[in-house]
Amino acid sequence: MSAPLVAVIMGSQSDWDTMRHAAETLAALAIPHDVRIVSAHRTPDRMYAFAKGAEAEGFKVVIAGAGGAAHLPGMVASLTTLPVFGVPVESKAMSGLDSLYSIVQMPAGIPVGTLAIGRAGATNAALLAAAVLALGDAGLAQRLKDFRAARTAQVAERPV
Ligand code: RP5
Repeated sequence: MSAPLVAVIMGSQSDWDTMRHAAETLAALAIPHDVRIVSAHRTPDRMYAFAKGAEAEGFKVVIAGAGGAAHLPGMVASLTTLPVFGVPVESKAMSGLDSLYSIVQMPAGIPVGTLAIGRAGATNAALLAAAVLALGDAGLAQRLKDFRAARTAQVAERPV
């Protein structure tokens, strides 16, 4: 098994139902990845250790999902220069708008590439990670093209 290139982290076990779509998409593209629960407020020491050590661990991209007061992606981005993609997890109180705003509105200087709320965001975070990694990996670039072509082929001319 190759060393993981993408870290998929989330604030809670309850985020897994959303974030598994990132992991499944990475797996479909044969991108080695690791999945961890890292909470900015419940396990701050774990978050700090993860973010400070992510580059040395060999990760190239971090995908971070969180809901509500979703400070995890921004906090991680403040501790590493690896690209961080944030996935707003749909919350009960505000349907994920709180998550979206708290991830997307980073002050200038510490970027978090913010995706859509929920499953679409998790899937697209993985595809963006793939696109970044494909810049230096011809095999992955081809797999990504094949992935797109397969989805194109699934679209019927007319509805049934
Ligand atoms: C955040 O609070 C997590 O990212 C999760 O989306 C939300 C709720 O967490 P649980 O109370 O379900 O653990 O930290």
